[in-house]
Amino acid sequence: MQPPSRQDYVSLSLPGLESGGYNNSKQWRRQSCWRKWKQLSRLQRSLILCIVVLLFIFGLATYPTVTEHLRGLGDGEQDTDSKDIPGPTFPPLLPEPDKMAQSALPEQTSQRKLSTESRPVLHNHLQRRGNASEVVAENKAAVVKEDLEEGVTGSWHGPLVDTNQATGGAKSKEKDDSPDDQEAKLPQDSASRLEEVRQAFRHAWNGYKQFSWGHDELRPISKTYSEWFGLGLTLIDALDTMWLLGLKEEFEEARAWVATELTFDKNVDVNLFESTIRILGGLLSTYHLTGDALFLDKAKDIGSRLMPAFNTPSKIPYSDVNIGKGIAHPPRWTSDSTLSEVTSIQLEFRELGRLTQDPQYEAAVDEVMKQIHKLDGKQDGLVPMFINTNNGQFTHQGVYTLGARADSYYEYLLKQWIQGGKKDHQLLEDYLQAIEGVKKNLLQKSSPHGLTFVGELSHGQFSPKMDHLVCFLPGTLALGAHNGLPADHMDLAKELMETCYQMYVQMETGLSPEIVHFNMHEGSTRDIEVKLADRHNLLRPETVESLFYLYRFTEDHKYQEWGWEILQNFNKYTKVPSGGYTSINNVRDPEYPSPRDKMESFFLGETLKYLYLLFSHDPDLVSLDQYVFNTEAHPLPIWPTAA
Ligand code: DMJ
Repeated sequence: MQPPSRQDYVSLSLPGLESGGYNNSKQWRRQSCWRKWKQLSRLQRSLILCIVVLLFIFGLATYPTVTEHLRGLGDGEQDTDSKDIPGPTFPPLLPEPDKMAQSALPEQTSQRKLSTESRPVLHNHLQRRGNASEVVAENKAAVVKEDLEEGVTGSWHGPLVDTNQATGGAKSKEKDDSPDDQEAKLPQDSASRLEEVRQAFRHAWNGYKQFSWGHDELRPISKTYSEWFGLGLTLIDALDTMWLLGLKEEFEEARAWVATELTFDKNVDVNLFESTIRILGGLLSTYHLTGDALFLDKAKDIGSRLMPAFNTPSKIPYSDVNIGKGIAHPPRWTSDSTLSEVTSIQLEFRELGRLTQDPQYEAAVDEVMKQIHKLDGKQDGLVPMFINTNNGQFTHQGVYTLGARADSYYEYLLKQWIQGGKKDHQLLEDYLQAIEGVKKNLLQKSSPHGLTFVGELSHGQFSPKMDHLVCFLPGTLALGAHNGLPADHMDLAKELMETCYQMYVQMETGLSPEIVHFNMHEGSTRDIEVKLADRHNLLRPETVESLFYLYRFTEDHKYQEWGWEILQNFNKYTKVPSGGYTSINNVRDPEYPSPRDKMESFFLGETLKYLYLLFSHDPDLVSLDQYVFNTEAHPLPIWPTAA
């Protein structure tokens, strides 16, 4: 078959395509422009030429400014990729200090200004002061120096109530003269900070009162409530906070509800641990603070109704009790109880026993401690996370953490020892051994800044994972040091306190996630990583709790400043306008932290209480030499020692 001849095609005559090809089209455009130029009048051509010349002259005159401006922007772009910025999967955390200052300058692009304005003012302490090991070295040096000056060798003694200090006559033990500390010690308005906490409490309380009065927890977004035990949990947890904050009106209305509405004669299952620390602990402490027998009566009622939990083959209590029927049981899926749960009810039951003179309460909880003291399966004083209620043996052995399911075991070893007048050597030994176990097995430093953190151990394998819950530990270590335990406990408390603060400061909202992972390998660009599933914040208290202890014992105002930042960020990201505060899903997204629609009772019982005590300059407002706080922040008296 013959190929079709040229004439068989329909010829489309497009200018510039006639000779085919891209180059010819360019040529066509040039010719066409020239034709158009020639068609213009002489006057039109002169005008256009004048404009072009003027533009050229103007361009030359402004050349340096424009290039400088462009260079400036270019530098900014480059810095975004600098070594201080985290790896490719995560957005930048914090600009360096000089860049933070620059970001406030008017020359910055509007986009950059916007993102800066939408963030809270965050201070990265490590970036301000150099690297963490320098900070640690400074702290240690200060302590050693002071110990030498004071002749203290074996233990650390924080300032107790010292009249000299009150008049400004004596130098506090932990004071140093670093510029940062001087900055932090500038006169500050403690009264207005206390008022700010009161306002936060009132806001939380108003939400609870409007939408969930008499129920367990507020759901502030949907303006309703959730029920856990159906016992007015938030109201009871918050009683002593209201008393301490001087919120008399609110306290009186809550008291009236306890007097007329609260009944434990209900067919409900409650968790032994949670109802002991929140309800029994809350009622006992309110009784002690107010002297009002109503609260003692209610404490006796709930305490006696919880006792069936101890009727197990091993005497290790079940996790749940039906307080109406007097029947206890383990969770449906196991006969195990959680370690922290069975070992963090002792302060409350011992105190109930002392007040009622009924020996059954103390005997029941002491038995648990005695058994655990003797059990095999610990590693250097660290305990597994579960215990079987039938045979009284540890289960799921080989996993050790200071976080969820074990945390308050360690806290209550020390606090029971303090509660009982520091006489029970077994408790003290177990505590000291456990802290040595933490140092040996769980303590590591992060990279690049050398933050000290407490990881986890699983069958000999170390994991650099730390729950926010672990941030109770700096406070507990400091409390131990204050009570005469080794000085290095206080050093460690300060290091861990810094780490817990960094868990807040390094997040875009300035609020800590529930769990963090620390980088340990050389060349890491940042210390803290957060997994997607761990980005929530439940308004937890542990960090502000520890800040309170550290401030009480050191009088270093930086701890108050850190707590102040945290309160402001709670206000910024978790406060619900119609009333209440909400836990959030994402501490890394300041634009949309994503409310979870729940205000936990411990926000009123613990978080706001510890913030208030932190900002107070009065060491006698719940003196730590007279009271010991239970794990839900309810102060119980340290027992008077027999003469
Ligand atoms: C509280 O109920 C107690 O502090 C408990 O020991 C741990 N969990 C919450 C607060 O985070």
